[in-house]
Amino acid sequence: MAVLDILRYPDQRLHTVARRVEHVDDRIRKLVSDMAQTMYDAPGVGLAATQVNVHERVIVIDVSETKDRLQVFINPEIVSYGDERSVHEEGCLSVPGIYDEVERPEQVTVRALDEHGKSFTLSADGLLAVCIQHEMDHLLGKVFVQYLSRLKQSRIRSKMLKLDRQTA
Ligand code: GNR
Ligand code: NI
Repeated sequence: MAVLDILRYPDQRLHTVARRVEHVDDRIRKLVSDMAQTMYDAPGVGLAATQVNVHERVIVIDVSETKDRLQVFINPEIVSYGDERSVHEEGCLSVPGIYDEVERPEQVTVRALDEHGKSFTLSADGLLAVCIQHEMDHLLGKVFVQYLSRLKQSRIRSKMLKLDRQTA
């Protein structure tokens, strides 16, 4: 297991579109294990492979209080969205220190493969639904700040670049 480096906004590599996983093999299981360790170490409630510069459709999520309920989504696809929308405050390990409100469908049904290559379907609401959508956006090269106004995006970009200069 290894803690991987997380790409930081505005790194252009965060805008790469991830490919499907063809075979759920030991290479993918090692990636899942390293991503889980990286997520728990951060700490965060989710991580998309895009954030560790691996452009394949792999997500890990753990929204449990006890941090012992790892959920793995390989090649996730949204089957359906609920009709209701809700606003949640979001944050992102790739945009540290920035939190803002994003409106999304409150409920989603997702189909994916687990780490053994077995297909499953899951309906989610609340934080899990937010997290699934936030991570699936990463796989499409989208970061949550792209839902905010252009003025906010530009301020966040400057703040992140300044932070990078201070820690370089
Ligand atoms: O740790 C995280 N918390 C979070 C809070 C509200 C909405 C989404 C998230 S995901 C984030 C981890 C992360 O950046 N995943 O891509
Ligand atoms: Ni994120």
